[in-house]
Amino acid sequence: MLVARRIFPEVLDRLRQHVEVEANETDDVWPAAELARRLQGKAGALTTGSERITPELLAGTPGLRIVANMAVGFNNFDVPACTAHGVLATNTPDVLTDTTADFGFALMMATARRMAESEHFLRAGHWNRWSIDMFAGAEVHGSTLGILGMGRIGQGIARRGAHGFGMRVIYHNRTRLDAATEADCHATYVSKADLLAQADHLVLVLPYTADNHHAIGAPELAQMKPTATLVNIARGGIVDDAALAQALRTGQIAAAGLDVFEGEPQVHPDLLTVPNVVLTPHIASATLKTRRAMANMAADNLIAYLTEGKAVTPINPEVLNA
Ligand code: 8YV
Repeated sequence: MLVARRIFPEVLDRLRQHVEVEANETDDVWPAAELARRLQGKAGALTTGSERITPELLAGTPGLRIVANMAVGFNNFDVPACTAHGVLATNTPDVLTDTTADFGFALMMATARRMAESEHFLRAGHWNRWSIDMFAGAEVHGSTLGILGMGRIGQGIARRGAHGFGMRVIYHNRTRLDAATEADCHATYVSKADLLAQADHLVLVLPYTADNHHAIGAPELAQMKPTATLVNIARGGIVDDAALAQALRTGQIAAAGLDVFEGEPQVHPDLLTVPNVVLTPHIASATLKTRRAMANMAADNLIAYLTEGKAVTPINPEVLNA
């Protein structure tokens, strides 16, 4: 099997105890043609969000039986094509939920309270006196937290806001949660239009799909409060980054916190020059404990499938029964 990116040595060792492994031991992403070439004769692959499993790649890798993504999101996989080729796809749910919810909440707070902007000001030597409204930000406690995409991570953020900060939580999702989960999260289901209009802080935690492309673009930004903050910890492409930079520059919304970007690791140049945005390099799940758990879960799937035909967290379980 093939490990497409540097992972933890102990996880590589564990894989090697069960299957023959060729590994990329660097952080460099293999171009599509090289990935396809290295997958020749391989039955499995451990991927990250950077490697794309496309119909073209699958057509040229007939021996491939499993692709195990070291991520909960799997928009880098063409899942119907995997299923059509009899390739099992797996991801890493649950193990990163709370770590990622912690980060989403932290980014929301940093954005609302202007932590990055004020730190840059201080480091630049501009702080020479106190002033009454210097870096006055938006209230977090008691405000309205809006969540778009109410899966496990969205629910974790809702609980933090409702239970820890006394926030009013509203959400919009493809499907409404059951009453018990809504009650546990203290969350009220609203339309997307109401979510945009009412949220003081809007956090995006929805999966990227073709339908969700630019779910937040110029028309949606225009419906938000001028005092609102927007946080994207979901995927690049859900927000129209050019439109967001414009909305931040003109004060259509107050601030944004972004951990994911269209075309990352490239960042839209306009976002780099607006002050009221906190930018982080896709690190919401980045604690060593969680990244180890993610790598181990991807390895668990590979070992279970390649040695016993079983899987821990299949995305397309129909392949198991085919
Ligand atoms: C990963 C993520 O760090 O799990 C996801 O969906 O976005 C992150 O936790 C990234 O995708 C690398 O695989």
